[in-house]
Amino acid sequence: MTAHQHPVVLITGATSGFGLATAKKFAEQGYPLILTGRREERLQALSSELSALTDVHYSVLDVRDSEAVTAFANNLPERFKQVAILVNNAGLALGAESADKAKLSDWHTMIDTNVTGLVNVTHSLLPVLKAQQSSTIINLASIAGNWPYPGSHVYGASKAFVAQFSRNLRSDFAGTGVRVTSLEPGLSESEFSLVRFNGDQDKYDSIYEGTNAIQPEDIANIIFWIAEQPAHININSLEVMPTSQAWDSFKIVKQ
Ligand code: NDP
Ligand code: 8X3
Repeated sequence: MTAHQHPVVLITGATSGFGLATAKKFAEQGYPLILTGRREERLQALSSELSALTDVHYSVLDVRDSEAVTAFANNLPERFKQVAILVNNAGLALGAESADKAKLSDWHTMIDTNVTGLVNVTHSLLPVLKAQQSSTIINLASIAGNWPYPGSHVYGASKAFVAQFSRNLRSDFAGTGVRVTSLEPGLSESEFSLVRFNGDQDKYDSIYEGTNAIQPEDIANIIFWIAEQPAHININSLEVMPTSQAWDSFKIVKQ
């Protein structure tokens, strides 16, 4: 099935959570999709499911590998070359212990994925995004980039990078067709917390129990809404929490 009237959407991390739900949302509306992630079986299954709705191309891609990202961007099939919506979603948190108990290798993995990976993908796609009459970059930042909390250390800092990088791109592209959004969700139910807590299902259950957390479909709807804004509107940043989540008082440690 073809959907020539819609711009091409590239989603990183489409094998799970927000990325997967976003792929389904855009597919239902007939947008041609490029789906990436590291888990090939999931990409294959999702692509064959969504091919009933739209044109789909998938590519196994680790965003940390800058050479692979460049090769991927330079070798997109003709039908998918004109990427106009980039959803920079691939990312992860590892651990939530205090900084002194964190593994340095986990810190490196978060920086390599959330910062370097996002930068790799963005840089490789900028020429084609700039060549479009109108294009949109939606970067998955987080409330963790806006607000500190114990155990957030490098994860939150990596998301603060994403938010500031988004604003800086906005500055470079003001008045051009390139729009940039930093999307900053709070507590959201996905494999994110299984990854963060090394597959600990009990921990996962206890985090989300009774919270009515944001669901991946909620984020997919918001991403779609951002992309569908008229070309003269740029959603700079959007922080979203479930209604069960809010700020609390500052910690004061008495001696
Ligand atoms: P999931 O764990 O469900 O999905 C993460 C996705 O990222 C997977 O598809 C995974 O695919 C992909 N990914 C991870 N590492 C890499 C890599 N090196 N190269 C390519 N793809 C990679 O989490 P969410 O959907 O919840 O998270 C999506 C984004 O939203 C992340 O950036 C996260 O930080 C952010 N976020 C999440 C929140 C939450 O509470 N869930 C809240 C705020 C922001 P694969 O393993 O197949 O490579
Ligand atoms: C994920 C949100 O609050 O778990 O980015 O860090 S939080």
